[in-house]
Amino acid sequence: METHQHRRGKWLLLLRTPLWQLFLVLLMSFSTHAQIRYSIPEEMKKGSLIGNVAQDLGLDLNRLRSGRARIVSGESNRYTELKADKGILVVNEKIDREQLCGEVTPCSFSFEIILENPIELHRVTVEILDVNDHAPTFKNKAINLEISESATIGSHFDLESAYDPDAGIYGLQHYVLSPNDHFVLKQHSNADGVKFPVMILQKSLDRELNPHVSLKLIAVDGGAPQRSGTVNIEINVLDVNDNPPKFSQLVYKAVVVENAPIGTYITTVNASDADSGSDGLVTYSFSNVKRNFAFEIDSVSGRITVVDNIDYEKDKKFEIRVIAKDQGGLTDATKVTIDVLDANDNAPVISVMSFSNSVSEDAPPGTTVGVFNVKDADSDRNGKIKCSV
Ligand SMILES: [Ca+2]
Ligand SMILES: [Ca+2]
Ligand SMILES: [Ca+2]
Ligand SMILES: [Ca+2]
Repeated sequence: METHQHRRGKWLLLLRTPLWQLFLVLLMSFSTHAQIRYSIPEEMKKGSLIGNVAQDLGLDLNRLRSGRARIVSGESNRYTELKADKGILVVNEKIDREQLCGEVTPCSFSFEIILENPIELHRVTVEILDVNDHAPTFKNKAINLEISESATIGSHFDLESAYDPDAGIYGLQHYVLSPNDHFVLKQHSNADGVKFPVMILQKSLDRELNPHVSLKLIAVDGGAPQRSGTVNIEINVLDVNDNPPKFSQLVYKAVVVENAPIGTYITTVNASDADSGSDGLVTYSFSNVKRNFAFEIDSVSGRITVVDNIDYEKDKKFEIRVIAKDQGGLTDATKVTIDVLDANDNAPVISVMSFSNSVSEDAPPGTTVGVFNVKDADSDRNGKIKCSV
């Protein structure tokens, strides 16, 4: 179109010069007019035959020579050369259809062949047929996407379109997505015919299972053989807090000797969380404890230690509920049971319950003279009492 306007502009310019006006008037009056049309594929080498002009115009080689046959006019006459000695038209410069016509089809250019004595003017139109000499290409090497693992089924992701400068069937036809579990591809077309791909989520992403998904988007044209271009799609799956912490054991069991010194190690609880960052960062705490509780838990490591005196005689067993919590607020709970072992920390205590002040001399053996109560706060072996006089 641009070429055409440009050429017309030039003609108008020429027409304003009186000499050319005269020349054209003369041409109109005396010339015989013929029109010939050739079709050749683009990208032919210099010297390739376009057509036998002499034959097609019904002129012999002598007439071409005597008439000093040559090409006149036309922006595109640099593309062709008239071999007057052979009566043929050949390619003078390789013709790139895409450069010459872009998206305009059909693609052609015209010029005139002039002969003198008498003057003859013949119009030649050369149509340039498309060759599938371009593959569809993507502008970028990779398409980087960040998609949350919570993205809902049916979510759309618009992708970059590819470009193939060839015309018609040799241009971009459709897109293909490499086989995968999560996405299907849909193709949309703009009013101007540009096709662009849209990826649709059909199965949920799971960052914990696949934090990264790599796909390939392929654009193909309709040539035979088909040409194609590929771009990598790199999907970074963004985390959401969809996993609560999970303790490694339902119950943790430990044993402690009473009067164990402060700082004595009891056990370590552990909960894992599959999420990343703060969503997977777990802290520990006791769920409900009395004041002056004998144990303490490290909120980061889950290590439980003794922080106060333990008296078997007061508590023989502790049952603690431990909570693990991620920074998103999801929790798990476990139980820690601590059996207290008795230590022999109590001496027996003797108390006199009743005692006879006097015993008669004829009292038989076996007569009770006093009742004592002996107590030991310890248990089992430590609480076993042996009395002797
Ligand atoms: Ca082409
Ligand atoms: Ca193509
Ligand atoms: Ca979590
Ligand atoms: Ca997650």
